[in-house]
Amino acid sequence: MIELFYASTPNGRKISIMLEEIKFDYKITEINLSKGDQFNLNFRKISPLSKIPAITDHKNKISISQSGAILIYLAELSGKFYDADNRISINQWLMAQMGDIGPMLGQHHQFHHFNPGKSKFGEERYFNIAKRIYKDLDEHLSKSNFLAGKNYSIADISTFPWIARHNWHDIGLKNYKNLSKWYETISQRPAVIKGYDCLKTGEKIPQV
Ligand SMILES: N[C@@H](CCC(=O)N[C@@H](CS)C(=O)NCC(=O)O)C(=O)O
Repeated sequence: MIELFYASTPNGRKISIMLEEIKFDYKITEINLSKGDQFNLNFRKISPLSKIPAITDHKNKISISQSGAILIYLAELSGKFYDADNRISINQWLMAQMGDIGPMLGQHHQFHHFNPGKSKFGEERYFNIAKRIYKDLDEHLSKSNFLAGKNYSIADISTFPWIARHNWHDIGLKNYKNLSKWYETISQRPAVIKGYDCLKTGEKIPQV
């Protein structure tokens, strides 16, 4: 049994989608970020930077934070979505998500979606960076079906929930043909649909 410490954000959804994809038994412990649950001392023992997602694998008696580390752990445990002969490429795209795509789109959310009008510089900077991410991903996906080649991997699982915020981005996902196709393909996977709404609130994956 895996316990997932979760909130319905792109980082949280990476792990609920992965757990659905690998069909592991899991339970969710919600962390209410606006109420500050992430700063509880017990949670900080699991997640030293006070961030979701985190997991406890009760069978193996191990706790892990940081979505990339969790995805790798679950991929190795299940033997899925982390092909041994393609790990260099999967790692590259997984790290691109962790270090660039997620943090930059996250800043774009802050300036453009949550706090418009507060900083012209911040809004412009992260809008431009977000557009560049769309363009670069679109270009890359013109050459392969998935981020790390022909197979769906943890690199796709980690990136998908960020692109699923495309309505907040105001960039026009439909204008990026290859990225849209990739997004639509992944959004139709039953495990992705289930993992996206793991709290069963009825929230649907935004369409292109
Ligand atoms: N690098 C972390 C980022 C996780 C992250 O930023 N989590 C956010 C929610 S999406 C969070 O817990 N924020 C609460 C806080 O910083 O107080 C990962 O990949 O897991």
